[in-house]
Amino acid sequence: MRTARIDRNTSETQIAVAVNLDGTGVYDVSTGIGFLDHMIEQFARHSLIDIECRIVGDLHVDQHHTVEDSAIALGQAILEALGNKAGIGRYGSAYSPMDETLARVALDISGRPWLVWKAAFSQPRLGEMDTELFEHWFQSIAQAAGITLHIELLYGQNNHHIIEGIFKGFARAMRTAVTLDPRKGDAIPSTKGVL
Ligand SMILES: [Mn+2]
Repeated sequence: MRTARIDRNTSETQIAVAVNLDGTGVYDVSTGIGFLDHMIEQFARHSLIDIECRIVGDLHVDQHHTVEDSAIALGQAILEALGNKAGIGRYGSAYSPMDETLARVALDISGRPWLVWKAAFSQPRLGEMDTELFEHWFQSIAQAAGITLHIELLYGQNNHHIIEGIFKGFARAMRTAVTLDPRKGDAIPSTKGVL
């Protein structure tokens, strides 16, 4: 079973995260930030990764620790569930339209964390969530899961569409990258023999 569970308690956040890479996109998300819940739910639904993500964070300080730690824990859980990465697609990409917006996400589960982020928002907040934290969320999950992640907003106006298009594109790219390819069998998808 490609599953993992991360329980992480610090003075800033108490987190319980669980993933099933071979799920159907079922989710149970509660971070205390409604808009972040909405995005993680989109990620689960469109990646088909089952995700449980429960956080009690220090939101009386600000949203930074909660947003960051949700991405770190989710990334750690995905990395652990991937095991030695035998047989995975490894690469994934998606063009992600949402009404007037088009985003592109391309990624490699490479073990070499990197984020290229070319997107910006015209609003400081969506719901109660600070839009500057979205880049940090992707930076944190790329770092924790060892993903080379390129995200670009090609065009778009509506801030909700922009970030939702990006999350859904990330989800579909991850679906391709984590899915087992039966033609690969137990082979590690690298000529180096390790990922
Ligand atoms: Mn929405």
